[in-house]
Amino acid sequence: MKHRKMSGSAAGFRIGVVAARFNQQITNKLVNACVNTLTAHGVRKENMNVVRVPGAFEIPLVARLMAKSGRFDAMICLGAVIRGDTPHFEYISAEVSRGIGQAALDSDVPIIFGVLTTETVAQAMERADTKKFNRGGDAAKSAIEMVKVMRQVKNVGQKSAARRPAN
Ligand code: INI
Repeated sequence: MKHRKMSGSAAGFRIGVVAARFNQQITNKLVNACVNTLTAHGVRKENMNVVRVPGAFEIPLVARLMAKSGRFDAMICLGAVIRGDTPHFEYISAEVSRGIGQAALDSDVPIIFGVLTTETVAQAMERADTKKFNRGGDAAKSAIEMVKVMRQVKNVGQKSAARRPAN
């Protein structure tokens, strides 16, 4: 299992989570692991907002709206799209990934893609399992890292301008 090093507390970070109800036995695991990891890194309960939507297809619209509200430093999207034997899989997984990417670009808020796309329920369960892949926990860590990256990047120009001698 790979572990990412994270420095500093995420106290004060405001994180929104949009999670699909479809395949709830899996998405509940993702949400729990995500919230527990956010908490372990110092994110306060009052600064987390978890919203449920019917399925993965509905995630991007709600994530975009929440991101554009200015109330969140990062958003996390959680869902499970399982191929089974329906072409639905292709449409939904393509649309949710495209929509989440677009929502981040439209809002300038990092939006983490924590939507599992697997062949089987067993594979999705494994990815949601905190003792195996722990994708919910990973999504939380990515969100915290991205809040820090955005803050650094927003400061880059200001710092170098301050160092530059006046003409
Ligand atoms: N939604 C999912 O989140 N995962 C799936 O695997 C899935 N499949 O396979 O159909 C799914 N369908 C529902 C979809 O996301 C929408 O909620 C529905 O089409 C209403 O817009």
